[in-house]
Amino acid sequence: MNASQPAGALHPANETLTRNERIVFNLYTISALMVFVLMMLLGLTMRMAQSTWIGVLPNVFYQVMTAHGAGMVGTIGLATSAVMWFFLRKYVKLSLSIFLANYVLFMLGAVALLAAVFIGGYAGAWTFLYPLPEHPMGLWSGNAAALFMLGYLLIGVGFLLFYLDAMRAIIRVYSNLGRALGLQWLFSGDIDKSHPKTVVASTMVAITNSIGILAGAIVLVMCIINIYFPSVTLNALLVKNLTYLFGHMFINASIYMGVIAVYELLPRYSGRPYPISRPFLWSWASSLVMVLIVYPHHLMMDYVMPHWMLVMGQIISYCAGLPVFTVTVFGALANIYRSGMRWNMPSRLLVLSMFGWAAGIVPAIIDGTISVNKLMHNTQWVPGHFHFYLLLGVLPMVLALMFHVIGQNAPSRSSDKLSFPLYILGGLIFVLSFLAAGHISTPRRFAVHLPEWLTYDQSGSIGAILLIVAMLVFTLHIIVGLLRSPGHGDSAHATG
Ligand code: HEM
Ligand SMILES: [Cu+2]
Repeated sequence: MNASQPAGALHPANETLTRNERIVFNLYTISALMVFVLMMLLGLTMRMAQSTWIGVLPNVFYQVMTAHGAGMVGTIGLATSAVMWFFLRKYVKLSLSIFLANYVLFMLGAVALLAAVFIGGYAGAWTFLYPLPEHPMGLWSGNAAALFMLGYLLIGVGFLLFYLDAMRAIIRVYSNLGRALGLQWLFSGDIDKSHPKTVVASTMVAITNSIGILAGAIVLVMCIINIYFPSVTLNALLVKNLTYLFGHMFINASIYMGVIAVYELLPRYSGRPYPISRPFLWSWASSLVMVLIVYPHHLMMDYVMPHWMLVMGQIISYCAGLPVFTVTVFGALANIYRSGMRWNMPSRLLVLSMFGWAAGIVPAIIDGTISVNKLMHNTQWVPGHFHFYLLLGVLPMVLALMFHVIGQNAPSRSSDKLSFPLYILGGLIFVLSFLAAGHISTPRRFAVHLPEWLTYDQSGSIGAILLIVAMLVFTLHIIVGLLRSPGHGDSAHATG
């Protein structure tokens, strides 16, 4: 970094965690890893139940499905917010108390969700789509549904605090959010090459995910009111629109926060600069708008939707992810090409994440086409695509940061040489089984499967077992490494 850094920016090359920062970072990391493993075991339970290898009562299957969906989506959000925090704090002054408050609210929310599901019997899926949670035909109580929604509200408040703090801190250094996004350089002018990509990405996420979470909070409050005052009826279509604006936004925000690890770490392992450019700024600015208006691709079978919104959903689906994705993957490949890359766990995971994101997007775009969606809607094609980019794209970004932070303190480098390919192999078998099952029209969210579908269920279970073994090894190494670690990460090759 050089003198053109804006006044007030903090020690950009220095990633040392203070004692308190390290405690909070470890809380995030270790909790996230443990929840991931636990939720993966719940996922395996579902897949093995579909395989008829274990017996799970259907009502329990839907409880497990609800806990797995909500738990995974929340935890990937929590883990990627730690990625954003870790790097953004180098450029702007974030409040550690607020970062901690986000963690505490998340944990309180998680307890509420788990109690609602496993004590209250709530099984209306993480998408809490009206009117199922409110009218469960006696399977669970209104209180259980309300407790689940309260859990979401707690988690949402935590994230909102984190993003508001990030925006406050960004504005203090860059004077406004537009300048932080680099909008002043969209059409002309010399781009300040030292402007951090992390600041651009964080600003985009803070704006868009705050809007998404507000939409979620509004719809959750509407639903809670409806539970206790059923005479206040809701417009189901409006509720679905708000719900998917929130759901689509929240899960996409995890990619946009996770990718910061690629921008920050890749150049250090390749030893090459990874400079900011006009296409980069354009793609983040345009994705800021598109990610918010693309959600109607979840409502293509809702024929009462205004036709133009569905057409928009299809067209924007082709465009929304593409700019950020293209500049990132192209930039990453150009960065790696003939660079004499230092191959270790963080750099391997970063390259894997580029592959997983790229390959996971393809089935999503296919399904974002109205004529295809008529066939593939609510088949296992859908969990096929999102497990692809989450397991092989976003989770590796998170793991890359964790391995980077433990640096030389990793307990055993040789066993990771085995666990890394095992993770990829298991992951591919697992996600391709979903996609293949979707291809023959296996419905998603079915507790009980027809005999024709069992082969896919069983190969999926085997893939999941391999992946979970690898994940257990990663988890153990990272936790041991974190507890040994001085906390400033592997600073060798740091090019700022
Ligand atoms: C070993 C790893 C995993 C296994 C075995 C697994 C398994 C499953 C299964 C069997 C389903 C239900 C599929 C169906 O509809 O028939 C499911 C749904 C889901 N999974 Fe996973 N999963 C894993 C990892 C993840 C991860 C890492 C995430 C996110 C970060 C995730 C998020 C979800 C979501 C959001 C759903 C949708 C739930 C719903 O339909 O309401 N999963 N998973
Ligand atoms: Cu979406």
